[in-house]
Amino acid sequence: MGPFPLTLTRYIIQKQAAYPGATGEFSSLMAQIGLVGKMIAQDLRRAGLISILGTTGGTNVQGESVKKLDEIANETFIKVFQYSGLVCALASEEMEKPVTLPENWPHGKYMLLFDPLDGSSNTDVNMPLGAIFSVHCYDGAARLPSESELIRKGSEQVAAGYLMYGSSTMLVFTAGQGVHGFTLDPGVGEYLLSHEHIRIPAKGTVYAANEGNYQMWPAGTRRYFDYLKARDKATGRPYSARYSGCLVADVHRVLLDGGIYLYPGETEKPEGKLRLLYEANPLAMVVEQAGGRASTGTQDILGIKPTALHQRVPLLIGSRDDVTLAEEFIQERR
Ligand code: AFP
Repeated sequence: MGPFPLTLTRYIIQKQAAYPGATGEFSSLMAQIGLVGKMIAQDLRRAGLISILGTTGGTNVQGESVKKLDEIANETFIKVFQYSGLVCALASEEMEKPVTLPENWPHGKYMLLFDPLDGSSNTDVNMPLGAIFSVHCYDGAARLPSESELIRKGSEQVAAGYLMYGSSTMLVFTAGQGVHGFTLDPGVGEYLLSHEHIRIPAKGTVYAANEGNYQMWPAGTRRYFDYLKARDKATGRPYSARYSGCLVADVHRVLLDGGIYLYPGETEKPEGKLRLLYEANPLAMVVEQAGGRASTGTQDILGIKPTALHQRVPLLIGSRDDVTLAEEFIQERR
């Protein structure tokens, strides 16, 4: 018999033993996120049957309304964390206002911000999807957190990560000591350590962006894309374009193989599309922990002082040298 595979729970418990005063709450939190992943992966496996069973957002053969998968994913997160004793507030892309969980009070010390189903338009075409999560600690002893207390800098996150629903279901996270990836073994229903201490190459040869927006970008951004496509053997150009329409999947590829993902600001929409608190911040923490960088083009993502829960931000994320070079073009320094 070969070595016993390391499960998610066992891995975190082993690591936590190194920290005096650790209570086991973090391993429970990650186990619950893993459970969300198993439940949503199961729903997604049946998504291709929806044309038989009823369109999401429409009605099924019994005349019942079928909920959209983003709503189902959002509800799954909420249900899993209700009465968990772990989380006192939740905020998500699908909810205008945060939800507090008084049933977990005063023990739930974490606040969880998430995008429950990233790349949802991929559902209908059997392409990868994901979920992104950001974890903060709440230390207000006397009461549940208010909305403004959830709006924190990315550098204050205590953990972050994503679930990816691709050919396998994966959970990738960091708690500030490197980035680790676990792959769900569907046979036993456990996440097994498959990628310990992921390190992103300092430079890659792949870029991911919706280049259909090219005409909407400022001149510096357009020149950067022209640069990526020019031929130059020494710098590995032209880069290969790989874009799935799912941020998690595109960043996952870049995390493992190197390169850059960009959703830049547009001339008439300088704030870009992606959300700071539950998309850019958690992915920035993961990528920085793996040795990469995340920037708006002019500022590090993790240093931004946010002002609103659903704030948008331009995003350049990936290999350190690629992000730094993209910044030089965007800032018209090159
Ligand atoms: P949804 O989660 O609303 O489907 O948006 C997907 C996404 O936020 C991100 O996953 C993609 O990288 C990006 O938007 C795709 O946007 P474009 O369709 O404009 O390329």
